[in-house]
Amino acid sequence: MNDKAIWGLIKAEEARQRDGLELIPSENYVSKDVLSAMGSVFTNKYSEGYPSFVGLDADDAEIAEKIMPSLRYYGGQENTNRVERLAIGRACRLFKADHANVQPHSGAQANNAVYFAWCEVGDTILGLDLGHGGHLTHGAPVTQSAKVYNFVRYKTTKNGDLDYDEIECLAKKHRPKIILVGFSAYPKVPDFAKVAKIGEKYGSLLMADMAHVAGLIAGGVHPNPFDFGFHVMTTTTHKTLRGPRGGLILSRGKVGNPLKKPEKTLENIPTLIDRAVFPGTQGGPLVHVIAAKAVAFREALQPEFKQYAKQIVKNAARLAEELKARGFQLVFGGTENHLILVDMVKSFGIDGKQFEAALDKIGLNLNANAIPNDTLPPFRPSGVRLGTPAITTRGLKEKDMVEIAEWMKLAFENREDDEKLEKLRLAVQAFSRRFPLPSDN
Ligand code: DSN
Repeated sequence: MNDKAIWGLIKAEEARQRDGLELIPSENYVSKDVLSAMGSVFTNKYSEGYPSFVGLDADDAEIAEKIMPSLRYYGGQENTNRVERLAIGRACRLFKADHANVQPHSGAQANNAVYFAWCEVGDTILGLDLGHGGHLTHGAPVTQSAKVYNFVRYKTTKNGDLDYDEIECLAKKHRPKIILVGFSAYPKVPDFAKVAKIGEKYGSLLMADMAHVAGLIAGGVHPNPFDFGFHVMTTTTHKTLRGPRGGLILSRGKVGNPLKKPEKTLENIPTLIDRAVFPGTQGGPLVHVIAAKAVAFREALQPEFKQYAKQIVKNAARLAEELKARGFQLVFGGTENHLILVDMVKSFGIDGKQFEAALDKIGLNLNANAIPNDTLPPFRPSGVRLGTPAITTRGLKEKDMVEIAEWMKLAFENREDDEKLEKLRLAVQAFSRRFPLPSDN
């Protein structure tokens, strides 16, 4: 690369990733193949529109070509069409969906497109409160969508369940167009059947934002909302799913021609979503990223991915136990998925940001995070959030969680002693180098 400044930073980031352990539960390390697809010449191509609207499983590109008309606005699409069809077919197989829109540039774009597909301005959407583990795009007042739609928020109970009674009460009162189950900091498994029953009773679209656990669903260690009657599932592709940075919308229903405006019915959800993504909320798709998504979906369809997903959950459970044994107080007492929330104020009397900074110094990365009913502000919250998807990709197993928990405790105890922290950093570095990045192979 001629740009020495940027090349130097790429190399420095590679070293940072290799020499430390990524505990941020929304991050992961992609394969060399995913990286290659992302860095390919597909980035040169515009391809507004869709490859087709009939048939989904298009692994046989030649047959697909004959039966599926291309609906692009630009020429030269023979390869982009095949790439996008492969991505769609693989995503549908992976998640038992009737349709996949693989074009959203991010999870936020995916969520916005679903709201736009189903709601009018001012319609009500019921979602989990950000402070209780929900996500910014589920109606946090600072977001654009909160200005367009009327978001009503439910919370979690003391024992960590979603407050299903509150969901029922709010659904009865507001008759929401959408009931949304999804989270970015929730360590338990929601009861999708309970929510589906409420949604059916009040005529709401059932939407699941599974960005955090998509890889666990694909790997068969987390329930799939579609098995409980959910209509739409959104996700990012770069967290537990271990693909490129991007979004994905999966749906159940009939796939129709996105050039024709369909009636607003649950059956037409796939077409409504296609129209809401393009031209509704996005322009040209990122074909190089769609190619990388297709590669990641193929990887997730392999038997080894099931082992990976299982190991993520085993590692998280063990890490939770080891942390508890060292005095860390976990929100809701533990974890059922890949993610752990720690109340640092209750554990050791420091806030999450202070602990995040101490761990940064030794090469363990996690993030400060609000806990339910947090009394501290969002930028300096009481908790930290960590998880095991990335370290499991590196090859760490349950026994390695002992070491991580111990380093975390030592980092807290020595947080004001830079010399001791430096010794810990070297220990973390030596340990991490034993586990190459997937892109090293
Ligand atoms: N930023 C993501 C996360 O860390 O969970 C959610 O968008």
